[in-house]
Amino acid sequence: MAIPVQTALTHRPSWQALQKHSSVMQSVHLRRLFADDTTRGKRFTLEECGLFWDYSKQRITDETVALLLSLAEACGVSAKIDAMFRGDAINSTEQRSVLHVALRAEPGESYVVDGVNVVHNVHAVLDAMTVFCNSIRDGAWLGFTGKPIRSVVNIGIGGSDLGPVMAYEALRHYSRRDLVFRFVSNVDGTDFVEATRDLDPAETLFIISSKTFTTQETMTNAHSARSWMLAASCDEQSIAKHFVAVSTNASEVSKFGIDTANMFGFWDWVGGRYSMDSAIGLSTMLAIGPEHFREMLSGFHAMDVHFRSAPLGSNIPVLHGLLAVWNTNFLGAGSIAVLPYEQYLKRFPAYLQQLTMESNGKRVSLDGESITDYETCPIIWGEPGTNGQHSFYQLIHQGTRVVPCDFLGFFRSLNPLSRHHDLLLANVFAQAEALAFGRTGDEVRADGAAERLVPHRTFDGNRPSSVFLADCLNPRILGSLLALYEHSVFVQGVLWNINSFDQWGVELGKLLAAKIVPELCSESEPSLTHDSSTNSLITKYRSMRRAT
Ligand code: G6Q
Repeated sequence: MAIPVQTALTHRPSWQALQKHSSVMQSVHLRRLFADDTTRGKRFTLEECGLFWDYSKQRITDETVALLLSLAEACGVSAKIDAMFRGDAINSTEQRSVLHVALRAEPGESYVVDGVNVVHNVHAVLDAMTVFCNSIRDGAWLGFTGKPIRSVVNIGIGGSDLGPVMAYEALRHYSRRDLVFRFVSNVDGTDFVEATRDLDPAETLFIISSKTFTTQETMTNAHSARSWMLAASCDEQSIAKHFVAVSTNASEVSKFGIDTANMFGFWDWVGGRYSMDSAIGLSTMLAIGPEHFREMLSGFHAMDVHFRSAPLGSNIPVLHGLLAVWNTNFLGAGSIAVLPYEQYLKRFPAYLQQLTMESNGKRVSLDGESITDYETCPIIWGEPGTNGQHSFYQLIHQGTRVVPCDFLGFFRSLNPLSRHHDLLLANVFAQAEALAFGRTGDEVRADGAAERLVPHRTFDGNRPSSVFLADCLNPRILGSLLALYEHSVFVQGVLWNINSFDQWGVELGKLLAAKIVPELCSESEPSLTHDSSTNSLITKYRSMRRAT
């Protein structure tokens, strides 16, 4: 079916106006934009929910922002935001509401799914998590030998791992240091073995985190955990004391042998990658305690309120999403680097990779049409500063590709140590400055460089970046930051006219792996019907397997 011209993204007048405008902007340097407007560094900033955002070093003018906002209006961003908060089934391929915002709603609020105000259920689960976490943290919950729990192992993958591990690392400063936390996700047995090798089963709690409770990797690790526990306790009754589940699937949980009284539920209107503030965050709550967990939720909630109510032109997630579209579709950026200058955020880029790329890595529109005339999701990557400066920043400064950067920094260190923090922040500001303004050949010559080295030592600059700053990394700020990115991803998906909430692209590999498993393990070595490459890889593995 042909896409009606008046609704296709690239046929929209505002898209075409942006295209024209971008051809002018290609030759406009940030040096000139800053020279022409001395207030630019103050004007292109916003502050909300404790986050200060400087986007003045993006390659934009007032006209760019106005055109992006008119594109957002033409694409119905405001209406789509309303639809999400109203609980419409905007995850159209799975016919589901998308209501992670209800996970951080205050008790008096109402989000309705199938006629039920789900906020009551959200708070009932939060209360149950609180009671459970307190009993572990107080030492009241005892293992099979009567000892309290000292180690917690979260077993999950994808959305049931990346959010919890990122949040645990991010909020480690607030965590109970006498409890050990480990995260097992990979089906590679090494992950489980290394995570548990120094743990005492009698003091270990496993949280099996799986929305479906059928995920191959998680269930394989969960069964290994079960065997590991039984090898030590020799008692089936120990499972109830050492295993809890976070899931939407009570029947699979009880088939596994976990008492559903020790199951913390969530709902199909919570996508995996949007679930770290649901019961999937049980490990986070155990680590930082219920009060800090609720502070994190209040940070999410504050950003939700801002996103829902602020005009598009002063709405941080909206503008952040629009800039991603500008950089991707009009300035040709294929990737975006996220660079936290905060060691505790070391897993933040990995978390954002899933949030962004599993949401918007799509090539089919909401109407099922192939998207052929514009790019969708850029590749997200990054490392905490300043390590990247001594590795891949070379490409960001002098490579042939444009890599827009999001720098994240904090005014206060949680671990003040002599001059460390001043040095860290000096690097954030220096990197953003260097990317924007570069260093001209004349400046290099003026420094006395040999003429043959001038081209090598010249920095073109004009490389876009934004800087986020906040007081210090605390649960509330983390919540606001995460909600900002969640909503930015949503806005990008709205513009690209894709469903940001399904993930069919992960299915084919799973299906093929399920077919290949018996081909590898079965004694009868069934005949192979794959392509010649896959057949010979399997054959090679079989012969190695036989030999060992
Ligand atoms: C996230 C995805 C995916 C999911 C994992 C784990 O949005 O749906 O990453 O979280 O596949 O699924 P389970 O929680 O069902 O084990």
